[in-house]
Amino acid sequence: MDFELSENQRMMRDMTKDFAAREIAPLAHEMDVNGEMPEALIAKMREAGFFGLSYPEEFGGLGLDTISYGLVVEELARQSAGVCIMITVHNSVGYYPVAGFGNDEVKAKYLPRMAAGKIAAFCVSEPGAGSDAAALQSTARRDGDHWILDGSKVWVTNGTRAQFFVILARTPGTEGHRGIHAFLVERDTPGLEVAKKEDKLGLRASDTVVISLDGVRVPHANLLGEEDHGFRVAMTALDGGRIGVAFQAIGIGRACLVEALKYSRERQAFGTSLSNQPVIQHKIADMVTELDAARLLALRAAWLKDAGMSHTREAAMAKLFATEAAGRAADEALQIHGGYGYVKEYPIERYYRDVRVTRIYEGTSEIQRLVIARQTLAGKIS
Ligand code: COS
Repeated sequence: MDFELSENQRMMRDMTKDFAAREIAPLAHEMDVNGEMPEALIAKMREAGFFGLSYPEEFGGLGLDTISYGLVVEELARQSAGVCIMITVHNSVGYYPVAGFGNDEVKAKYLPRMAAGKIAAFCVSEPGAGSDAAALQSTARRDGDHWILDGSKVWVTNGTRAQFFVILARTPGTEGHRGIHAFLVERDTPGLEVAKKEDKLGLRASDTVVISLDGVRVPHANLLGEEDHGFRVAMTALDGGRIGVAFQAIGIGRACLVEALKYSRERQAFGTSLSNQPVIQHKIADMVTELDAARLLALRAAWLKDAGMSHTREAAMAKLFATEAAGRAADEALQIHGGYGYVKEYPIERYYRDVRVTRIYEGTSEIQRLVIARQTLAGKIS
């Protein structure tokens, strides 16, 4: 048992902390207000290697282990959860299906471009299929050496800029998780269009879109995994993705804690600073304890993934606990700020909005509980 980070893990964390403080923090408020991320920032992130975090070195990436990746995600989220989600989707659910299930041709063709910063997106959800992912209705019909995709995908992070889309669709007439296939689709493929950009409560720096698929022709070579195994591809990707969301939530929670500490030291009430008052100290104690517990769960899930061991349940536990703890941290930090937490002059207001979706995307808290309970009932007890 060793709680020390390796030198490389510390270096990645510190490098990201410096980069995020220098390049992201000064823009975070403006990106939130405008609902846009400047291309110049994306170019700097490309240059610094953030689009290659998970991608193997042989394909031009940094080949980070999941613990290093999680520490990087936490530091990005601390400054801008919107910038963070662009990077995490690209390096997790946009990446795992290609690296884990693509054939050699697909990996050689796409991974170097993705690692260099051509952005990836993940399309599973549909208007009628969110938590019940196996209810998706988009269709994939085989046509010789190609497949023809039709349908609609929602909640597609990175959709306006993505060059590559991992898309789940099913053979017409099939039901449930059987008959679902996963594909890698290039943006320029005729019939793939961005139908709408969402106007969101939080994560406003990041773009979330609806994608329409109208007779999109995809080469058979771009099938990820075997035919009919697409649901498994998506679930495996989400197991990894959920670890990233846990670290993202911890980063937002830590930002809330930092602001709460700062404000409680400065603000005077009843003849002393808020930080001298037990009622505030109790809130701070709960925030820091829960965020620490969340980080330990997330590190364990990351460690299991790196060891090539089953991490479905542990990733769900980390996501569930971290996102709920970060939500509570944002709520308490806002409470400590009083009315000042409710206005845009202080960053707490943004963190409070940003953190909310972490309990929804890549599987709601209810779905995480379902995964944890099913695995435990099936006999997995730690
Ligand atoms: N890894 C690999 N395979 C998995 C898996 C995992 N984590 N979870 C399930 N599977 C496999 C199962 O083994 C089963 O395959 P077999 O029948 O061949 O054994 C198949 O997938 C179906 O599993 P299950 O019966 O558990 O599927 P359900 O339809 O009950 O759905 C949940 C399971 C609810 C967990 C799934 O739909 C889910 O994760 N929903 C949330 C989706 C989500 O996160 N959406 C957000 C997308 S990002 S906006």
